[in-house]
Amino acid sequence: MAISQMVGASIKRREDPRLVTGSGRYVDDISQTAVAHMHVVRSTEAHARILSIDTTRAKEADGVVAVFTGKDLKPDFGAPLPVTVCFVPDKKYPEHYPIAVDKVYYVGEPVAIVVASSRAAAEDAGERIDIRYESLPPVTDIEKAIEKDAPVLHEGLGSNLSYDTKFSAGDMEAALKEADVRIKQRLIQQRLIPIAIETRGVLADYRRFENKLTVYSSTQIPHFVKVWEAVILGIPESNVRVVAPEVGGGFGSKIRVYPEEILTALASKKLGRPVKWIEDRNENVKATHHGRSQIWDVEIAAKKDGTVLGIRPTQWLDLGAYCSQFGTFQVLGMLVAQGAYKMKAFDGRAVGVFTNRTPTDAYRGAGRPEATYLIERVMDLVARETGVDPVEVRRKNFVRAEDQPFTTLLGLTYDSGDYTVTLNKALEMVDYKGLRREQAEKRKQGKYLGIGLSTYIEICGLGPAAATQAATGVSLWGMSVVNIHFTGKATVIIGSSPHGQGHETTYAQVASDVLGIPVEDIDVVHGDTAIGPMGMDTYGSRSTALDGNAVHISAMKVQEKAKKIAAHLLEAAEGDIVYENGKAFVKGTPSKAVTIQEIAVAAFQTNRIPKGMEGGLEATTFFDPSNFVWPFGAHIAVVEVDPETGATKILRYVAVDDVGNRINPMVVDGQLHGGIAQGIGQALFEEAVYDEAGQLRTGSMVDYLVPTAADLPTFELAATVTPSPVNPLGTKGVGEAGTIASSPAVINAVVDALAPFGVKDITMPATPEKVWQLMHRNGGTGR
Ligand code: MCN
Repeated sequence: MAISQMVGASIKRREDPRLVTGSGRYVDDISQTAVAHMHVVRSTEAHARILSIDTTRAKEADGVVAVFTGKDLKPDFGAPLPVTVCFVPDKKYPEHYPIAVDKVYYVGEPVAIVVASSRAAAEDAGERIDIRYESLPPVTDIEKAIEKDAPVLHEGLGSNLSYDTKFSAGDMEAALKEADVRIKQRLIQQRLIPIAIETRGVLADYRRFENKLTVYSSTQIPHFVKVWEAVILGIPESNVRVVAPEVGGGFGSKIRVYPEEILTALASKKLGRPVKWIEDRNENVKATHHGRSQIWDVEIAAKKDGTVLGIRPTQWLDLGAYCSQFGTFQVLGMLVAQGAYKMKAFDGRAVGVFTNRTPTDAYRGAGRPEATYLIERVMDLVARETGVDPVEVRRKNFVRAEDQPFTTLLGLTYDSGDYTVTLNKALEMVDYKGLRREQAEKRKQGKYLGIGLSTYIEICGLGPAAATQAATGVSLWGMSVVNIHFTGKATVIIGSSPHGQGHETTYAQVASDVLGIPVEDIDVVHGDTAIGPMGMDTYGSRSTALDGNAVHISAMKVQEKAKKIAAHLLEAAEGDIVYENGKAFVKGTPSKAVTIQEIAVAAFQTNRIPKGMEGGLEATTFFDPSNFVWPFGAHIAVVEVDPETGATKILRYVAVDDVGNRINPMVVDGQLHGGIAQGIGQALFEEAVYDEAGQLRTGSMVDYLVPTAADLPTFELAATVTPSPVNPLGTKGVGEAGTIASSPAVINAVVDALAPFGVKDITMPATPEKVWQLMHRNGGTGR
């Protein structure tokens, strides 16, 4: 591959040959001598006191090495599982240990572990454990959970309320007074199950005499896991190594330090042999955290010309049984719910509530899909109430290019963007005016076309260290090491931990551009805490804005040193050296040159470099930008609903996204494809349903409907490019953009299709049954 201009080139992902041929090495592919297998016995009750656990028969079973209960293990935990506070300083939460001791709080909570010579033996023995529970009334509804006489999950907290925090600015009462139009609407964010293709898995290997622990885990956050293995198990951090090998997707669901990561390590420590645990799908849907599960109530003040004066959203969050590590990150939605629009008042409130269900935590977008759904539904509700076209309502309220950098009512500053340009481009691609004419025609024929917009903005690239520390307690930055070898090949170590995003390709492109080393000669390594300094891992579409830029900066530092060495070798002044395409030469005399390979050799022959200079050609960067990055775009869904069956067909899906400069446009499009599909899944298909006893009723892939390619249209993608001013590559994130944008676009389209039936809202997922009911109520008039 030619070297020049790798950034911006749609080269194929180097990860894919191994992934599509089944050659990737996941946790379950890693074997070790004398490995024992762990099975986790999980609570079958949603809320109960543990009266007794009899492990006698399990211990006698064939192949069993050991059986442990919560009582056995509790003394070994030096600390509970970590919780970040994230935006809600008044948050109350219980201590959460990796295994239940006296009480269980959700179906799927670990109650005992069996370690045996095989996975089958461990599972069989697990069935021989006799657990007696005293059932307690379960709480499975957000609103009921905070009623006065609701059963309290965590008695020490006094109620099921974790936090009730206000996020307000401007005078909402004045906005309501000034308004011609006041609207109240409840919007539901149903509970979702992340469903990564690879379930979780852990292999822990504790070496007694060295007091060293190695953990292979299917995680997004090996660096965080390392810290918490050390803290919880009392092993020096320097003696803990965590490796995230190939990770088959996460979508936020592998962002926690999970009970099983601690339990395998502790079992290995106690037994002196490696212990492996691989989650099956049945466990995965209960034991890996869920997403969303929120109710949003909003009050809107608007003028009759479509100007939005203010909104008053209340976000009711179902935390599930515990405060999960990054669970309250979803409150970020409240901070960005102003969207791409100007308004005078914002009066928000976030209320976190415990229920007897699987804990919720970050799921692709974490807070931002909720915020975007809210504000994009608000725009359509205002359009509907005022009769102003949804496009015009958006135009009227947009933050303008000349307002950038724009500071929101709650004090966040957007970095750049012209939202009208992306909207115009999308409208042109979809032929909006033509579609509206077609819609009117079709309605006359009893056919129901709907057009839905979503002009989203997103906060990502977490983040500036100070801002993230203030908001979440965790200081976030990007990390890279660029190391040139003796032969002129390069190793790039990154602090991010990809699990499908293609960092090995895109970061090689970044380093290649700066150093002029072919991408094939650049190895990008990640996900092993033993190979480099601490990293801040992957979530919040942060990696490119942080670690990708850190790669650029490290490569620039290496280039600077290479120029110094070249000047010495060429006996020229340093200021006269030009570095291009892997060669350093004297300005105006390109023949007087040395290649990066020659410079690398000299760098390790320290007698050949300038006096006082250290050998080697390596640089490390901890990159702390001045702001987050703010991608944006306009998505338009065109749907048709079938009056016979209620089925929604997406006829077209047009998306114009602006993610700043793109390192690899094909990778960006791939991220958008996956993201849009996931958001459509929320809009039309997916919902985790619990019954009143707290049992998950959608516990298999038969009941929990994830969209397939056959359910999706061809995505028509285009881009505008507004470089971010806060990082040298000018990049913004893209990993969640599609998911954030697509659910409201599709629901706005479905509601638009159903407008002749008087429908103003439909809850997600907009299943055929719901659509049919709305069309056929009151004898088919819908009204
Ligand atoms: N990229 C680019 N140019 C840009 C922005 C990004 O070329 N301007 C490329 C990047 O270099 C990277 C990819 O696009 O290869 C995504 O980058 P980024 O937006 O920085 O997101 P992260 O790498 O931090 O990934 C996290 C993000 C999140 S939060 C979720 S959830 C998610 C996602 O990525 N989960 C995924 N994408 C996923 N993709 C897969 N296959 N599997 C998941 O679990």
